[in-house]
Amino acid sequence: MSNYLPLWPDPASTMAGQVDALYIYLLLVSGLMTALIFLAVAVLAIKYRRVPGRDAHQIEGSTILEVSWSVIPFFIMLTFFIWGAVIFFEERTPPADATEVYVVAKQWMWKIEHIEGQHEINELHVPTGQNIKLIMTSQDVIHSFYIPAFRLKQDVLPGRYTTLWFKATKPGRYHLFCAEYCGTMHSGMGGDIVVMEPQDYALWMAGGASNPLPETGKALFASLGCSTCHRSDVQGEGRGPDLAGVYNKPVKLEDGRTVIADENYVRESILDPTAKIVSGFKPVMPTFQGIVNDDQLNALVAYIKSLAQSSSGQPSQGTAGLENQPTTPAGQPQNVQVQ
Ligand code: HEC
Ligand SMILES: [Cu+2]
Repeated sequence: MSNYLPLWPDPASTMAGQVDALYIYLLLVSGLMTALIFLAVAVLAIKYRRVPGRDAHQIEGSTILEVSWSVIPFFIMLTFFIWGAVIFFEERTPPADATEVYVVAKQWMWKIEHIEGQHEINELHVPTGQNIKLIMTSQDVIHSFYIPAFRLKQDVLPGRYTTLWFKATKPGRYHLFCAEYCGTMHSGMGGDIVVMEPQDYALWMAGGASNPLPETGKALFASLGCSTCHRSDVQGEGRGPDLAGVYNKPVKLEDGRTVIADENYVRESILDPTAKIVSGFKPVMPTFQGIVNDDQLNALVAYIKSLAQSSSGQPSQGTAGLENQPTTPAGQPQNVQVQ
């Protein structure tokens, strides 16, 4: 069908079928309502047409009728809402085992950075059957990452991260569009999502071997001087907090609030350190705004995340992190696809 009706692209992710089902349901219910209303108009127009000798008389309301034509449609609409909310929450909640890929949008291209170190422009290679989480930001204006075949779209904003996750089901090449008007070449800001069988993907990955993103981050962490304050060798001695195990954990702030150290928190800590001061520390950290670019920032974030994964519970060993296979809280190896 999709060949004849390009508005309905091939479904190629686990989410696509659900979105389509909801969409068809909306179409059917709206179609049915439209048909009923037109039918009623036609039937009543004929039934109560002007006939010589028939007198018109006013009907003064009917509570039962009014309540039922309000309450019944209300419950029908509620099914849209509930079904839509279920899909929305699933779409907004990346699974814990997802492989992370960083996306930087700029006028007018998509830059992709895999955790394993591969860089791509306007192409994203992914394997089938694996959850992929995109961590996205923009270098300039608002863009939007849109993959019709996956039925997914997410705005990409400057100055913060937004995320998107999917699991591709069918090998192939799928359109990627920018879906937010972003300047002269907006219409050319596209690309391809290349979905491959896991074994082909492993080969592709092995082909372009380069420095894993957290390794790049680790080197930056040393060269930018972060490691002079954030020390893991001397427990509690550094001028800044030990960053091992920080990611995704609650952090107590000086002003009494507690926040979760998600990607946006780590990002903000680097660019605007005084925005949230960690309880028990002085606001001595300099800002790195204008010093690190978005690619370097992603590498630093990936490095800090890798620290969290390797040292859950036990004291951290040196600047460890990559020596150990990254594990999820449940102890399951992550990124099993490619080593
Ligand atoms: C001059 C010392 C110093 C340097 C250099 C420094 N930091 Fe910090 N950093 C701190 C202090 C002190 C805090 C805690 C107070 C605060 O939140 O600002 C902190 C907080 C943080 C936090 C939040 C930690 C938490 O436990 O919630 C992150 C993340 C962070 N720094 C990353 C970095 C990175 C990455 C670099 C290098 C690009 C860096 N820091 C450089 C001193 C420093
Ligand atoms: Cu754009």
